[in-house]
Amino acid sequence: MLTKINHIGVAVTSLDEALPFYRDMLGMAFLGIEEVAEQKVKVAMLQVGESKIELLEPTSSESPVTKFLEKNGPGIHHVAYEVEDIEGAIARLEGDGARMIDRTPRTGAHGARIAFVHPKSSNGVLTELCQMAH
Ligand code: CMX
Repeated sequence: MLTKINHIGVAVTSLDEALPFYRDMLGMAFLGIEEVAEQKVKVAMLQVGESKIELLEPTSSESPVTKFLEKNGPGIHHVAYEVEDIEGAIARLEGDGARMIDRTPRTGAHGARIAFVHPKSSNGVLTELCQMAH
């Protein structure tokens, strides 16, 4: 069902403050910044091997990432796995009893179709499925 880890999401209070560590000190390839209005976040993508690091800065006090930062401070927010058939993956997980936050896919960064599994169903790790736009 899963083909690879697409990205690891890291919650940050400021992209400007966090980027130099990943881009300049670790030397990851910086792919750009994009606002995902539907999710109330601004994301910076950095490539490492065939996976990415996604820095997430909230754009509103109502963003889910604001809530996360208030509770935990900056840190790992989610792991995103790539799938080829997101509807099939959602159906299979729900069939196995997982609690989906998104029962139908939403639009994420780079036009990918995404769906989150609730952290209560995934051992405390917010888990994202993503099907890339071709
Ligand atoms: N990792 C682990 N646990 C988390 C979590 C996270 N990232 N975010 C929240 N939780 C926990 C909370 O601590 C809380 O636990 P307790 O009940 O023990 O206190 C529980 O999950 C519920 O949290 P909540 O924020 O009150 O619940 P909601 O149902 O309102 O929100 C969630 C759930 C996690 C889906 C939402 O907050 C969220 O983060 N959505 C994803 C947003 C996002 O990352 N968008 C970017 C996508 C960009 C892309 O990849 O393309």
